Amino acid sequence: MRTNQPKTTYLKDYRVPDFLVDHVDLRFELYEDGARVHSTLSMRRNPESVDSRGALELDGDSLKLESVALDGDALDTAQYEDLGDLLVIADVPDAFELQVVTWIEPHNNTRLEGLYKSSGMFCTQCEAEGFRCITFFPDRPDVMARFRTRIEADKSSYPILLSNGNDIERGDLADGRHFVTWEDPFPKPCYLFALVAGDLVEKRDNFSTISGRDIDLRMYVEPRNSEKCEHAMDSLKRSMRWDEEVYGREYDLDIFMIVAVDDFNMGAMENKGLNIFNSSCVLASQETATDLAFQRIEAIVAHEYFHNWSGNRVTCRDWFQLSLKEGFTVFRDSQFSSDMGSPTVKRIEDVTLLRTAQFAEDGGPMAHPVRPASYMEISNFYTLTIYEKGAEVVRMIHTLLGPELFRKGSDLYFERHDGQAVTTDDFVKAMEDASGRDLSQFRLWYEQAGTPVLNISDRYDEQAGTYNLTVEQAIPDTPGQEDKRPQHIPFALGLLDGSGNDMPLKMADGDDDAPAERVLELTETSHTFEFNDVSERPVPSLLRQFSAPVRVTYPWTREQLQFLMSHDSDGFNRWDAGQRLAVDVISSLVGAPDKAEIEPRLVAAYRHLMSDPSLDQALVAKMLQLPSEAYLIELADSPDVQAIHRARERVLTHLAISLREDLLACYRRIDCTGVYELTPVAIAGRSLRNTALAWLLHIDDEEGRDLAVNQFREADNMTDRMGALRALVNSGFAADRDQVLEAFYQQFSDDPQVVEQWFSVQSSSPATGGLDQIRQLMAHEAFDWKNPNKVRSVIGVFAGQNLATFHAADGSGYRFLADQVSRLDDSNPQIAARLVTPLTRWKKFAPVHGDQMKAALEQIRDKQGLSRDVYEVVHKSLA
Ligand code: 0A1
Ligand code: ZN
Repeated sequence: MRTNQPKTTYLKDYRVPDFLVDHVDLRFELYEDGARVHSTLSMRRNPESVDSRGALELDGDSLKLESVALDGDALDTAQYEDLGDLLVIADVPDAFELQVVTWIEPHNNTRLEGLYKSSGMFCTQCEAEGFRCITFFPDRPDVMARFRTRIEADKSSYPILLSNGNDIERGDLADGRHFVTWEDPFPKPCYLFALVAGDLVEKRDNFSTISGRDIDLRMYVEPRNSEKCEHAMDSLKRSMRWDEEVYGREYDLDIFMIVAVDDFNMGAMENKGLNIFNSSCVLASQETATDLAFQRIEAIVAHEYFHNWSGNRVTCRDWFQLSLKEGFTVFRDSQFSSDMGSPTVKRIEDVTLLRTAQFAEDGGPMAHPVRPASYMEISNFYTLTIYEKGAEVVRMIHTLLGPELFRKGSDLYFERHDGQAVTTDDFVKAMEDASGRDLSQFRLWYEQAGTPVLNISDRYDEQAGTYNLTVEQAIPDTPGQEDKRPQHIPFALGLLDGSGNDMPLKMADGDDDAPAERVLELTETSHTFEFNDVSERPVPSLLRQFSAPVRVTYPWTREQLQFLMSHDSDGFNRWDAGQRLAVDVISSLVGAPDKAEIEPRLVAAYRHLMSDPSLDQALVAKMLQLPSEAYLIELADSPDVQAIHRARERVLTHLAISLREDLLACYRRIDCTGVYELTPVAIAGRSLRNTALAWLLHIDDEEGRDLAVNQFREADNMTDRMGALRALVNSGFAADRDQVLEAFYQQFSDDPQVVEQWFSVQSSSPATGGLDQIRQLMAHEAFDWKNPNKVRSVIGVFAGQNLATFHAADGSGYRFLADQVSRLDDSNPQIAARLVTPLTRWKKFAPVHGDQMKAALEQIRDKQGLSRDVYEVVHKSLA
């Protein structure tokens, strides 16, 4: 697996598979010191293959080959070639049965790809190329087969044996062992294969589908987690109903299973009928999970469930098409979350992630199109671009077509391609065919990387009563892509009059009944739109709902932003105006003298938000969050991280001092004594109170401290307990901080998901996340290099959120990260490659930082035996 020059795979080289697999019969013998996998493949040559006589080649990785037989005859070593990553059999007939026996070592599998052990249970992760770590197989998504799986294991240690589909047979074997056989009637690519064996408790529920079929719902968790399943189960049922109602998609098998495992590289996996989850993305109780965690779990459960159609029934032809399933499914899960809670808040959260992290990716060395043209290691392409930008692309199709035609398009897509492995182009074609719209230029969104910039200017002619808006689009160069063509961009806008009302948008198309909002379509480098009968100079509300993943520049005055903050009929743009105002204020203070005045409009605007309970509290809670340091850094050229940190802290201090009374009043006004509920209003209430607390403690307010200590002690839920803990950790009250951190750990030390939060709160804070303290956390009894969640919550959070410390002028943060990446690369290359991300942005920073970041990347590059995963990220970043 380890190589110094990994090869690059190109989309242009795609060829249909030479061989197809009709049926896979697997038998797993699971033991403590390894597993024997017997595989029987019913194969035939693909009539569409360009090579009709070629050798059979099967992928493999870290396998010990025990035997090979063709149509029942054992092959000797002269008849096949075991190259480690390939098993080659030169001479095979047109149709045949191949039997392969391999030996693998799940207990030594620290990469967590293929079959491995986590907390004593066996589990699998096969996407993207993990199945080849189990047995030799054509490991590519366009080879779809029917699977039958028999699992044999010790009955007392592994009473639960699971795989995809329906259990068709079970029984006892000699030596205290037993077996269960599973059959999945739906053909699937091997990346959707799953197996679980362990001592787990089963939680059951059921769901009656729209056509009246009864589905068994089962969750499997370790006994200590049996009280943390209810929220995921409820989320699952809501998802199943929603997919029927909104997309007309009914579940197809008789059983749907969810399993929670502690050691997992990603969030969760949509294996057919047997979704496997990272424990932190599925287990929740009021005592142990924050509101944010509850919402995240609902979204991820929905995401994995929705994949049953967008991903499993219709899958990807090759891994370049990954966004076919991921972009579409993220779009579907965000529609779902929007319907379950506050649509505006959900949109704000999605856009915040996109603008902070995806825009950064799109502007960095790993920038790639939604449909990449090449990769070295596919695991590196499970990116924000594939997922989040991919979802935005689907969202734009939805905006352009409208909900009815979009639904017609998705119906056609599912009907036309059910059981197939297809491309993003097939998706767009279905949307075109169903709607009659031409999306040829729109396809550039899949091909061109980089975030388009819209430069907007306007002109009001009082005499003529016309308002002209000029929009120019430019798409920056990205690695390997220059001189891009203009893209097709849906651009939603409104115009506000002096009282803050939407003006009718009358254009030359002679609309008598002029709408208050329009979606303009940009297709050229420059467009000028003229609005008529405009009685006064309007304030434009641009890119409403963030109708496209682009950057907008327009010379708003602070006065206009404050006006939009309180009047825009579009909630998203109200929030966005607040963000822009705060960004403008903070940016103007970066590097400014300490006595520089802080914009009084900001204080006035925040006071208004805090003191008017008639406003939408969910939106207010979001509006009171200052733009993050990461976002401010993303927006700046050659950012000075320390100066940005200081400017932001200064604004926070100023706001907290000026608004002290309002904060206390806001804290007291919100009643959180009732039953814990997960409604948007209740969530907003807790969020507002915790923001008030955080601000008060930011200025070391004594009264705030008492409130926080009291809240910490009395809290009946994790949101409030964590809110108080975080506020105290970030305050100057060192003794209280140490006390609550200790008390928190004592109370929850046996709950890994809570301990992860405890790690994160410390590693994200400059007060408790100095490098020495981070090293102490890594030496803590609860830290575990083999558990990705622990690594992320300490090292990942430090480098991604504790930015002033990570970017220390002496480069110590960078060297620290390089050391940890190098160490982790030996055991878990996927996670190691993800940890490198903060260093990849070195070119964005001034040389005092950039050079040291580059040196840290070089340090990683020079490590012996670098994995393909880390190799790709490091070499592309240094190119
Ligand atoms: N397909 C899963 C997430 C996932 C992504 C990458 C993996 O390995 C490289 C594994 C799982 C999802 O979208 O939920
Ligand atoms: Zn997904």
